[in-house]
Amino acid sequence: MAKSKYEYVRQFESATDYHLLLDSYIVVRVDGQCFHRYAKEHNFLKPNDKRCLDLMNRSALHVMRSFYPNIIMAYGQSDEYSFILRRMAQFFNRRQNKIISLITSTFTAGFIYHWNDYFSDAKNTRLIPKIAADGTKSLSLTQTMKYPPSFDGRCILYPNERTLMDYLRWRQVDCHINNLYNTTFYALTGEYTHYEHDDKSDKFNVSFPYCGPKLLPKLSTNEATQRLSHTSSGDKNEILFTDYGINYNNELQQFRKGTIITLNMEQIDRRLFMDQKSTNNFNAKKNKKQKKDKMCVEYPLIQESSDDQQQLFDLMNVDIISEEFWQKYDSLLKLL
Ligand SMILES: Nc1nc2c(ncn2[C@@H]2O[C@H](COP(=O)(O)OP(=O)(O)OP(=O)(O)O)[C@@H](O)[C@H]2O)c(=O)[nH]1
Ligand SMILES: [Mg+2]
Repeated sequence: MAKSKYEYVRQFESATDYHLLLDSYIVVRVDGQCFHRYAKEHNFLKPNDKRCLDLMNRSALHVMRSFYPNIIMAYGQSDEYSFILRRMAQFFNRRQNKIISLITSTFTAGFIYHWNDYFSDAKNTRLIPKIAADGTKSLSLTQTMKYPPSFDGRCILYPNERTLMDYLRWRQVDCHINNLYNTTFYALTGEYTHYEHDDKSDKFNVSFPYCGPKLLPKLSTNEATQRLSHTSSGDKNEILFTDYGINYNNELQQFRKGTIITLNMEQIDRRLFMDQKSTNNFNAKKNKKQKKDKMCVEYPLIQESSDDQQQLFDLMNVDIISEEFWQKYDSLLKLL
């Protein structure tokens, strides 16, 4: 095809087509834009709306399945999700623009596409609104989407396991600090929502508004802010327990710890084995042809049916700050 005289402008693209450093962990974090307003407009429960947090998890799974096997770990809390790309991933040739824009738009599309699965009484049967004393449901969980959300995306490079692990720890500490503050704040203002897991049915009873045993007067936003200024985490635990009968440690782990998604153990072992094989093959080929130019192992992309993909990932609400998790998931780190 003949080139037009305007073809030369394509060269300008290369000036901003950054390729991310090889042999380093790429983290892409998406974050809801102006989500405090989005939460308000959509009547999100406070401090945590499980419908939204579950939808965030679903959107993250959509990203991980779409770009499998490049992303095998992610961590999410509140309106953000961090995706960890494998150190050697040759995902879109490590082009920054492609990586950030694709992950962010795929996440956003997933959030919109799956909204009704979570924000509808008929479809989301795992959440059971509390039945009020007069026998009527106090809360409907159906909420239509009023306007589409936006998420921003950024990428960060971490040079080694230690900095990557500390990044994830940082996000989980952030989750803990904000969640303890928000839980106490909304208890004081009388807007706190209580969730109780029923082990038998594996469903969640949702109580809103939740009244403590003392029926204390509701504080205004300003009064609650004042009340919480200069309080330690011990003070907040104490307020929750003594004044509102809420044991913070009994709050859902999902709210206190956020959600970690990893490739499941069986798949990790399988891929470690496959990667070893492909590395050996690659080295054999390299030695044969005396090629010195290729820096990265290319992971073979297995075509798996969507049914298989359902089984690929585990969702966990566990502590990732202590060493225990990382020792248990040592093989995941190897695969990363
Ligand atoms: N009620 C409610 N609000 C939530 C929930 N999850 C996230 N949010 C809101 O989302 C906000 C996320 O914080 P930020 O990302 O710092 O705030 P933002 O408004 O999104 O601002 P930018 O990210 O800077 O655009 C929280 O402050 C809450 O207002 C939820 O489950 N329930
Ligand atoms: Mg935000």
